[in-house]
Amino acid sequence: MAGNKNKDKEKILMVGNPNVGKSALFNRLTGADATVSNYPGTTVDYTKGMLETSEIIYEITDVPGMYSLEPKDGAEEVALKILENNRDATILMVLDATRVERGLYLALEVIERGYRAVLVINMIDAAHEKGVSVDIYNLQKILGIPVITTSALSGEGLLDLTDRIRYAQASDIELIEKRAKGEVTEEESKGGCAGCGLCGGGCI
Ligand SMILES: Nc1nc2c(ncn2[C@@H]2O[C@H](COP(=O)(O)OP(=O)(O)O)[C@@H](O)[C@H]2O)c(=O)[nH]1
Ligand SMILES: [Mg+2]
Repeated sequence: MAGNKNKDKEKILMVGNPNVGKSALFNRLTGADATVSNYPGTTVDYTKGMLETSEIIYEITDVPGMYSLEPKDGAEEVALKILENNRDATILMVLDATRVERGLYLALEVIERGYRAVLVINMIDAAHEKGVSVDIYNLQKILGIPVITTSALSGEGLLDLTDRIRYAQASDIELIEKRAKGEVTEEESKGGCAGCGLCGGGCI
């Protein structure tokens, strides 16, 4: 398409446990033109699509669901290979808002490997319905990466997510542990987050 030539291109991987809404979010972000491929040498499929913003064209891969970076089945092996073959990609780390602790295990593993990431807390509608609240400000401050709540069902948070992908950050796992335990100096208590705006400047 004319006009696209000068835009930056960036790879995005949607990563998370099975059934957290990765594919539902992927469909919302990329629209209709997705392509499904079979990962070479396996029976595992993965899907790719595009998201175009005013400045950047994102190539998004809907990575098969995984619980950890130590694969226990074929789908997890493919997910790990996709991650390892795309060290420069930005990770949209998707969690279920009603099961945040469960999803954080994988999120921390991904952060530990040095990827730039955004934490997407999806199914926020289900969390509201169950009376579960998520302290995204604190989570963002501890993790040092942008944290965004979404509902792939209603579309809530999707524009916000599209806007904040560009603030994806790598973070230091040792500092995260220290911040979580409250064992940090004033300097270390500052997150690595570069102005996504959610904290009102308090985490920078
Ligand atoms: N209530 C609610 N359901 C969702 C949301 N996102 C996805 N789902 C549902 O959760 C189920 C799993 O979603 P899917 O996208 O297949 O998850 P994936 O395995 O991570 O790709 C489906 O039934 C979706 O319709 C959401 O934000 N809110
Ligand atoms: Mg899926």
